[in-house]
Amino acid sequence: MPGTLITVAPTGAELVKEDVPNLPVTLDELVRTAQDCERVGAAMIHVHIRGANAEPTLDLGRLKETVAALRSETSLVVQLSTGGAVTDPEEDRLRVLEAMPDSASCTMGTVNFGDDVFMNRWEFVVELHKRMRDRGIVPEYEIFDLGHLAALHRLLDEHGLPAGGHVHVDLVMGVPGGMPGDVSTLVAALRLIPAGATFSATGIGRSSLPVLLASLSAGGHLRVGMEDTVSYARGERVRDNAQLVARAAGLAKIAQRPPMSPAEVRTLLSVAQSN
Ligand code: KMH
Ligand code: ZN
Repeated sequence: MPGTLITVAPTGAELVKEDVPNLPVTLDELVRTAQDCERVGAAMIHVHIRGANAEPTLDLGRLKETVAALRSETSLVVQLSTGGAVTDPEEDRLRVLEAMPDSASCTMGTVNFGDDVFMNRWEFVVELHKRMRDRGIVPEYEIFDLGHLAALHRLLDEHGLPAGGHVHVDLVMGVPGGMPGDVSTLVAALRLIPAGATFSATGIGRSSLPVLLASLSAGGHLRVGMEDTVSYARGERVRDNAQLVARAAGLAKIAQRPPMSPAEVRTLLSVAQSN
């Protein structure tokens, strides 16, 4: 059994700083969080950035600065979100790739997202996939619903493998409007994942722990972080992202699949080794 890739998703685009004061929103807070999370077992970081007023932004200058800072202050594999916020236009989401991260998310279809719609038209998904390959950026295919796995097969059949030739997916489970975060749905998803692909799983909100445990026992990898849950236990708020990573790392060790180092993850996902 291989070790466990632990990705931290520390910020997201949905939470409001006033409601969640410990959410990392400035570059300093993000870098400190990243360092803390690396220390306790994270190997990759899934990044959404915020602007001067802590609002979600896809500002290219800030994204470039963020990638540079995370590269200089950590060894983490840096993955930028191209999902952004549900209000972000397609051209801004495509422009994220100009910040040249190691990896970027690529959501495989449209999904209801609470009271909103997270729009991912087929032509847009294809464009993201091609532009990432042109730039040598390794995608993580985000799967919010089982039909997104059918779309992934179509994408790979019609447009070929991504940069590096390896396929990695992240099952984002428990979004209101997407697939539920439970064991039977995870098992159903596994039947649809392309041969040879690796997968992580993320449970939103209260599905965080059940999905984490199910993924570990199914040989999968993990994504945790305040983007996905701000509750550590019933009635207990998350202290910080490192608390969630440390718990995931502890459970991975118990499962005899200890956290992988960033260098091991670069090999696993065919991401170029850092300098
Ligand atoms: N913020 C969500 C609308 C991604 O990062 O690629 C989309 C999201 C997925 O978080
Ligand atoms: Zn995200």
